[in-house]
Amino acid sequence: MMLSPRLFHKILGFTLFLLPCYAQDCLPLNNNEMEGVVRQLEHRISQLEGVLRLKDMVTGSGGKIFATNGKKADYDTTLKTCKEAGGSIATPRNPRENDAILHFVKNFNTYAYLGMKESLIPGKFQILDGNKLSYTNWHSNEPSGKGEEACVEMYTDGTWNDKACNKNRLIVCQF
Ligand code: MMA
Ligand code: CA
Repeated sequence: MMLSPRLFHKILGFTLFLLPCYAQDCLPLNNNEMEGVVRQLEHRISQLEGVLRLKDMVTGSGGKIFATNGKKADYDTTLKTCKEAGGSIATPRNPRENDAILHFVKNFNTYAYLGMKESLIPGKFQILDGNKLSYTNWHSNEPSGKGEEACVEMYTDGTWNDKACNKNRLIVCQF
């Protein structure tokens, strides 16, 4: 229901590719049959999204899907876990995305690391592709680490704190 068109097309393309000889003798599907397949897939995807929401594993925010496995890990392990799942660490780029991540932080009552790191200039942070932050939500008087706190965590009110990277925080990924 909240899937972005891009992701939907990825899933759709992949699934159709895998459909093994749907019609007898591997004939291509006609328009009607194709529409039926699309309807079935849409239905299945929204069922699965419903299950994941019910289990509080995904929150939508328009385009991006944020997801958690409910586990905790340090920053490097979080990066690895998200990458292995085919995503990346949650990186809020606007208030709506920040809220979507906050949903998990609140419900699991656990801070989460975000996809930002301190740059070579102490106290200046950037997103992981090296670009500077276009959106920030620092807690008052943060960042405070002055080169000693290279990672960023989200508090249970949604504000950010620069923090050492070796703590255990809720794993939240984006897809
Ligand atoms: C801790 C640590 C810092 C944070 C301050 C805020 C004492 O250090 O979490 O990252 O800035 O608390 O008081
Ligand atoms: Ca700090």
